[in-house]
Amino acid sequence: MEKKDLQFETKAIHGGYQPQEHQGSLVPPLYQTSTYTFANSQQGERRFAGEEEGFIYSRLGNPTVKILEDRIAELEKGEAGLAFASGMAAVSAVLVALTKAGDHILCSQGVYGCTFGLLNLLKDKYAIDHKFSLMNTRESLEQEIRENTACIYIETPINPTMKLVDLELVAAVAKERGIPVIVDNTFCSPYLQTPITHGCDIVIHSATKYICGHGDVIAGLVIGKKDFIQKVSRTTQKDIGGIISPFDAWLLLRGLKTLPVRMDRHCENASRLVEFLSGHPKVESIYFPGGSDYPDDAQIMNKQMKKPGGLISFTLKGTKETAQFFMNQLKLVKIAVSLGDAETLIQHPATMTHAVVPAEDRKKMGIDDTLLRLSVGLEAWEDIKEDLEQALEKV
Ligand code: LCS
Repeated sequence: MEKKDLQFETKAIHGGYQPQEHQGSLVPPLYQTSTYTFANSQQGERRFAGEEEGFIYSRLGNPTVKILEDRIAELEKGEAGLAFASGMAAVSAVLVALTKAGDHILCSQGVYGCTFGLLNLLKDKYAIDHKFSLMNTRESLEQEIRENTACIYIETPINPTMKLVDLELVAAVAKERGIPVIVDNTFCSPYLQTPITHGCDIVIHSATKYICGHGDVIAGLVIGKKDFIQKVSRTTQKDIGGIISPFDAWLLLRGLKTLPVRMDRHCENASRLVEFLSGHPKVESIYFPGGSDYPDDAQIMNKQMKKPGGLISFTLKGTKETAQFFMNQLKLVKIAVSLGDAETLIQHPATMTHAVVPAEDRKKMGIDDTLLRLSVGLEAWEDIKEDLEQALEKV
C-alpha cells in the first residue's frame, strides 16, 4: 500500500520514517549533533553550493528534525514541513518571509497575544500594516483586501474566544487575488482540521500544545508548498535562526504517535464538561465550537473540523475578581497558560495570554474580564467536573 493511502492514526506513527535507513532502529534516532563531517573539501563545497544533498550544519537541517518535518507534512496533507524553536519563531519566520515594508496583512478578529504583539512590531518598525477582520462574508473580505495585502492570517478557533473562521470562504476570495492564506492550526492539530485541504496555503502550529501533548517542549511547525518551505528554510529560518533542537524534535515525534488517541479523549472530556457548565447557574456564557453562543459557527465546524476540540472558554456571572476567586478555589485543575497537555489547565486571558492586548482591542476581540479558558486534560472527566463544581459552589 502506498503511504498516501494510510490513515491518519497510522501516519502519526510511521510517517516520514524508514527504519532501514537508520540501522533498523524502531524509534527514530536522536541525532544530537551540531555539525556534519564532509568526506573531503570538495564535498563540503558541493553541499554549500546545493549541488549535492546532505547535511551541513544543524541550523540548516538535522536528520531527526527532518523526520518530524516529513511526518507533519504528511499529517497536514502539505508538500513539506519546517520545524522551529517555538510557535512564535514559526509565525515570525512566515510573516517576515511573506512581507516587505509598506505591505498589509489581513488578520482574523482575534489572535494569540504574542501574534498581536508581533503584528504591532512589524507595523512600528517596518511599516507593515494590518487590519483585523471578522472574515464572515465575501463582500467584507473583498472590501478589506487592499492592493498591498501580502497575506491573510487566520486563527480558527480563535484564541481564546473559540470563534471560527470559514476557511473555504477566505481561501476562495484570496485565491482570486493570488494572496496566500496562513492558518494557525494550533487549537485543532491536524487530527481535527487540515486547512490545506480547504484551499489554504500555509499551516502553522505551536507544537508546544497538542502535538507535543506532554507539556515539556516549546516548538513550532510550518507546513506548505515545497518552494515556500525551501524559501523560509533558506532565509528567515536560516538567517534569523529560530530552529528546533534535535531532542525537542525527537520528543515531538514521540508525542505525535498518540495524537489521535489523546485528541479523542480531550474532545470527549470537553464535550462532557460543556454539558455540565451549560446547565450551571453561575456560568454566563460558554464558547465552544458548535455551541449556542456562536450559532453561525455550527455550519463552519461541520465543514472543516472533525470534532469541536478540547478547549472551552466561558464567562462567570460577576467581575474579574469573581473569575480570579473561582480559579483560586480549584484543586485538581492547574492555573497555567499553554494548552493541550495531559493536565487540565485554566487561565485568565485578560490578565495572562492576552494581557499585552490593550483593553480596547480585547473588547473588540470579545475578551471579557470574566472570560476563562479551560484546556481540558486527559484525566477522568468526572474528577475535573467535581473540581469545577466545588469551586463554582464557593463563588
Ligand atoms: N499560536 C497560538 C494559537 C498560540 O496559542 C500560541 C501560544 C502560539 C501561536 C505561540 O506558540 P509558542 O511560541 O508559545 O510555542 N499560546 C499560548 C497560550 O494560549 N497560552 O500559553 C501560550
